Amino acid sequence: MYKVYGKPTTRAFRVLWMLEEIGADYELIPAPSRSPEVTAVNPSGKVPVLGVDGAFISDSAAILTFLADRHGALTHPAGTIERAKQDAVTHLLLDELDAVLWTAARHSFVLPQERRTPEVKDSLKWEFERNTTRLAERINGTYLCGDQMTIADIICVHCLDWAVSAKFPFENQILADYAEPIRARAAFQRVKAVVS
Ligand SMILES: N[C@@H](CCC(=O)N[C@@H](CS)C(=O)NCC(=O)O)C(=O)O
Repeated sequence: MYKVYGKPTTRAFRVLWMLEEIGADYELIPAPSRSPEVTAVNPSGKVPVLGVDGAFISDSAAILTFLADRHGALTHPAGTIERAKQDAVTHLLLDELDAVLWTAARHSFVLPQERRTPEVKDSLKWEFERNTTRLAERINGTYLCGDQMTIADIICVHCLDWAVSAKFPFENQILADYAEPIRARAAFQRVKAVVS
């Protein structure tokens, strides 16, 4: 039984989606970031955190990689060229989509008011549009990394949805067509039902 710390509206969504994909049992502890429940298991107070066998793993990408390797699902095997490419795409998504969205969030509501620079958001929106256009150019199939869905697709589609809720410009037909069948997956829909 896994424990997932974090509200489903945060990056904990990715972990819940993964757990639904692999059909693992889990308990959701929807504690807010920096709450005592979270700082007890992750000193930074950030979510998600995965509780497993008495240990606690932080960072959504690390958690997805762990679950993928452990359950042999949604990943190419470690040590293969396909896996190296999958890891590279995963890091690219974290650099070019996640980090841009997170910087905007920090300057909107995360940082102390006096440390926010809301004007940076215009530049971040431009950057996001450029990065998604570039990402679309590398899509030539159903998934980002070969003919099977991987954790990179979970992170990508989560970021695309995050962009919509953050009111980032995202009008790219290739990415819309790519994301649609992935969003239709039963595992995604089950988590979505919890969020809405
Ligand atoms: N790279 C980390 C980022 C974790 C993170 O920043 N989580 C946010 C919620 S989505 C949070 O807990 N923020 C609280 C804070 O920054 O103090 C991941 O992917 O899990």
